[in-house]
Amino acid sequence: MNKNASIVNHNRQKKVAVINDFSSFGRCSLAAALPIFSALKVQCCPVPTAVFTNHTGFEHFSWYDCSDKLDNYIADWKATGLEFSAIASGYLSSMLQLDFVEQFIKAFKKDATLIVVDPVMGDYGRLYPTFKDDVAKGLRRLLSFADILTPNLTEASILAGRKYDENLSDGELLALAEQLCEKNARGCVISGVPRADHLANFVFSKSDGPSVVTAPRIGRDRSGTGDVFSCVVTGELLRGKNLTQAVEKAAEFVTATIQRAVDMEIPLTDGLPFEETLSMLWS
Ligand code: PXL
Repeated sequence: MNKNASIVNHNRQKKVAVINDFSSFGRCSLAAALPIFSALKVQCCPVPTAVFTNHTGFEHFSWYDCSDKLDNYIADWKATGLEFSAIASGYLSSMLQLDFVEQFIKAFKKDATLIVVDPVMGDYGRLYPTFKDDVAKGLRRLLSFADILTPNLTEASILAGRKYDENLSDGELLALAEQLCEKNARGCVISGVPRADHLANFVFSKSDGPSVVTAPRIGRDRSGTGDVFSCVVTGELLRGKNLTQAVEKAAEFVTATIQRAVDMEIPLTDGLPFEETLSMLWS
């Protein structure tokens, strides 16, 4: 018997390789991806780019950079015969990590592999504290590889080289999304765009055109929300939903989980209490 058979021929359950950091506290990046994909019945195979004590939204944090160890994932997983239905990238903090994402995609992408790039960089028009300008600019290279992009408005503006403006009309958001999709992507979701009394998730798909999925604005923004959102969108796409349907599910899940966070008086830094709501993703 082929001793690798159970790994190689596991066609019934989809696998997603998630290239992101592991923040041990704060319920973001891989610590969010693992439970979210599991609840969506997709096997999450984490590739940790760095290990943080907690995310950088806290006053105190430190991290171990895994950049120079990442090549082992390509070598060992190729030798093992692993294949992925999707590859998703998130927080990347060095040029080496960016190069690695490109190499990983080149090594594992097949015709049907879905490539989702969440260009995690910042919020409110500003980069996260550890984020360097060269990496922010370098992230533009991934536009040539992505099928689907899930930036927030800050990230979309930086990628497009445009000024951050919270008051963009739907027409201006469409132009921004189209610009981001010029290189390769089939679709883009600009998430959490603030509107007078709600948030808009602006969806653009080359096949279906634009749509807007709205969500109520509940309290102030919470760390990790974008990571959870991007994972649900990816998992729902793998389940055969179209981009608008996937965003509707993600918005519904995030809204319910934020409401739970408010009810439970969870601090804004501590991420979304998805332990309470994961069952919403089972069906
Ligand atoms: O949630 C995005 C994110 C991911 N990883 C790290 C972060 C942040 C946002 O602050 O600091 C390490």
